[in-house]
Amino acid sequence: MRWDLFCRVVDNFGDIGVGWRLAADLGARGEAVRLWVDDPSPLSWMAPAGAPGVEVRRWEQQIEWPAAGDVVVELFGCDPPPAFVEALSREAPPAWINLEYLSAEDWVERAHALPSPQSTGPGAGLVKWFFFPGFTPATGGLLRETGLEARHARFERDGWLAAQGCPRRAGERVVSVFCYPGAPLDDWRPLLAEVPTLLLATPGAAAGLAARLPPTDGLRVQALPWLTQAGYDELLWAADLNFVRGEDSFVRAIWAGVPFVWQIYAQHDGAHAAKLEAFLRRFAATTGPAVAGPVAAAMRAWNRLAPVPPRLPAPDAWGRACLDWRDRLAAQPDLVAQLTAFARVKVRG
Ligand code: TRH
Repeated sequence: MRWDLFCRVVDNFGDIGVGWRLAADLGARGEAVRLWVDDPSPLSWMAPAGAPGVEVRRWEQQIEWPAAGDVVVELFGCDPPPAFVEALSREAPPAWINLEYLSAEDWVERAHALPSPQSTGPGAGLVKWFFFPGFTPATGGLLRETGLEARHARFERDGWLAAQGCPRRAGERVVSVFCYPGAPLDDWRPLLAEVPTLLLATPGAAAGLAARLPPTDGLRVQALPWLTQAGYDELLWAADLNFVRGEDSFVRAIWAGVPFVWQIYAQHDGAHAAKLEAFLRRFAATTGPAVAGPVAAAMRAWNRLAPVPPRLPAPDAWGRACLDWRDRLAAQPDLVAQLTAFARVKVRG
């Protein structure tokens, strides 16, 4: 099918990060994709080589809109341009889908795949469908491209670290950090320095916080450049512990199967606290309280919703729980497989 994906960069890199991952995955499965984005600049480091089947177009520079493809996907309710929507056929419309943010909350199962008939506005007479990513079979699933497992299986950690200019010393633990500016990195310094640790800081907030850490025995800090999305996966695979944030790096940390601490995107009304708890409940349901309790304490603390814990969760049990959680999630149909099947039924509806 021919797909038009619309992505508006609100802030950070999650909008374009998810948009690009979706586009590239669709392209790899033989779909033809136009990714309309208002600010494609992060793609210069995220995906400099592009991807087969994907054409990136500047949304803002478009004056005349081409006819729509078979499927129109707006990411995170970003509302495609009125002129484009007005011109959509009413007789044989494309499948019009709003791909929403990822949440582990229970209501997602009820909202997934619901229709939203448009009675006013440029889309009057059309139906837009909600598509919710999620962690259970009753949701749209998680982005997970075919070939990820094989790529991971071929990965060689020490060679990769050396090639990045940050070889690991014998016995050293590797920790990657991608976070928002409010992360309590300095408060966590004693925990991180408990065993000899190489802390790899991604550009931006993490590098800024890491640069302000006082010299600490047992903690070696190194700043990284922006990596490609594929390179960022490799960083997650190379580490023993990953600090991730937002949506896409969080999902990639799950697929890495390595212990991770998630910093959720903070909302002014505090709604993020309930979303974090919803995720922690799902994790606890598969891992049991002995592991889930300390993991929850660590994640709440990293999000400044609880005090810094006296110690990190036991790494072996935490690692086994993450592998088990990953394997259970990977056994469910991935998001692109589900989205494609969904769109095929709705198109020309
Ligand atoms: O940048 P983010 O904080 O994005 C956020 C969230 O998605 C949030 O939910 C949303 O509301 C807000 O954006 C608008 O974190 P996220 O989602 O992990 O996106 C980061 C992307 O950057 C992801 O695709 C991974 C990629 N990345 C690289 O490609 N190379 C890198 O070196 C790093 C550090 C990240």
